[in-house]
This record gives sequence, C-alpha cells and structure tokens, in this order.
Amino acid sequence: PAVEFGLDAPFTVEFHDAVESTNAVARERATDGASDLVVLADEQTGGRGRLDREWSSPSGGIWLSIVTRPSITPARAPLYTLAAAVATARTAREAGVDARIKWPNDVVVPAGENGDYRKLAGILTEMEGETDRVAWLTVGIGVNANIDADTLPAGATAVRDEAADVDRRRFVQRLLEAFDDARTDLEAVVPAWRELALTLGQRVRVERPAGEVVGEAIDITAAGALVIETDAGEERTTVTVSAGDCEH
Ligand code: BTX
Repeated sequence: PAVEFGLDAPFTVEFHDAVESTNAVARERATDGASDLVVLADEQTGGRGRLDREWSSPSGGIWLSIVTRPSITPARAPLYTLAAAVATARTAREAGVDARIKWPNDVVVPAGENGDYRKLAGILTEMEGETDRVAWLTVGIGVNANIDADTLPAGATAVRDEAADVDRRRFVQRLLEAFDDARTDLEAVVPAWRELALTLGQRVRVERPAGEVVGEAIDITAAGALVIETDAGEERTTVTVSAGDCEH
C-alpha cells in the first residue's frame, strides 16, 4: 500500500510491516516497469547483503529499496551506490551520529584511531540492462536505527547507541531527499564521498575476483573505483579496483 510521505522528492513509498527482503520486492516491481518507487519495511525476515550474506533486519530499523530507471551506462552504476552512501551518511550525521563511509558500500562510525569502525548501515545495488544502458537499478539501504546494537551481529552499531532514537518517517524523508539530490548531480557525488570517507589514507586489503590487493587507499576515481598504492616490489604501483570486499 502506498503511503503519503510529504516528500520533497519524486518517490512513491510502499510500506510493509514485514517482508523477506525489500530488494526482492523491488526487483519484482522493477521488472513490472516501476520507477521512483520505494519499498519500505519495518522488518525483513530474509534481509540480504552482498554475496548473499545475511543482513540482520529486526523491527525498529530502516530497511528500504529504491527502484530507479536511470539513463546511464552500467559502468556508472557504482556512482549510485556512492550516492546512497553519501545520502545515508549525511542523514545519520543530521541525527547526531559521526557517520563516515567505508568503500564502497558501508556507512560506519569510527571506533578508535586505527581506521577501526562499527557498521551502521549497508547498501546493496542491483541492476539489469544491456552493455550500453541500464534498464533498471535498485538501491537497497539498511540503517540500524532504533535497535539495540548488542542484538545485531558483532561489529554493528545503531543510531540508538550512537545518538538517540529517531523519527523513522522523518529519517526516511531526509534520506530520500538527500539521495534524490545526489543522483541528480552525480558529478558532485565523488567529491562529497571523499569528504566523508574513512577508507582514504588507510591500509586496505581488497578481495576481488582477479585476486587480492593490499596497500594504501589513496583516492577514488570519477567512476567510484578505489585507487590503491600497492607495496609489492620496489616501485610503487597503483591498482584501481572497481568492485570488491574491502578491509581496513
Ligand atoms: P555486506 O555483504 O557488505 O555486509 C553483510 C555483513 O554485515 C554480514 O555478513 C554481517 O557480518 C554484517 N551484518 C549483518 N547484518 C548487519 C546489520 N544489521 N548491521 C551491521 N552489520 C550487519 C551490506 O552487505 C549491504 C546490506 C544491505 C541491506 C539492505 S536492507 C534493505 C535491502 N533489502 C535487503 O535484503 N538488503 C538491502
């Protein structure tokens, strides 16, 4: 059922008390032709992260997926993930949380001096399309909002623990408005991302299909790929990684 959100952004919001995964519902809506639709749930019974990992999604969190049909090539799709990370971090910061971004898809809160962190939110982008054009793209965003972090997997934190409980309707409004701003000015996403990044300057290890890369994360490219200065060999070499699992 669609709900009235009074949004300053062109999204229709479909709310569910509980679904298996808002990304799965969003995929169905996308293949049925929907656009600028947001599937929102209070609870997910089978929330998913990347590589089919479980995403713990109890009642009290913000679990949503945005269905879009952007006129972009698949190569620019990672910018949508970064746009969602920027929007989520900004909204969490407004709620009083020291939210930062860990490349490519985690919104985290720094814990200690060594680039350590706790995970506040995660983003999962899925898409379908041809090599030259995206048909549809869904951005799933999960924010640990009004939840006790100690009921979540180790290494997680929540807005409740970092600041205080939020009005979730208001949080979703601000998040969708911030995401709409970011996607309508994709060129501004990378500079905004750099400002919020926790990853840059850190020693990282990135697992990707072509093998592991270890070194210092020094920048991201205009397409959102991570630039790593590797320590292999005598000479410094940089490797650019467009997707992978990053640890620091
Ligand atoms: P990821 O693969 O980067 O992270 C998944 C890992 O994060 C898990 O293996 C676990 O260690 C940890 N984890 C699981 N649940 C939580 C949690 N609530 N808070 C912090 N850490 C956790 C990240 O994947 C992408 C997650 C996207 C989730 C959204 S929610 C709305 C939409 N629907 C859906 O099924 N997924 C997306």
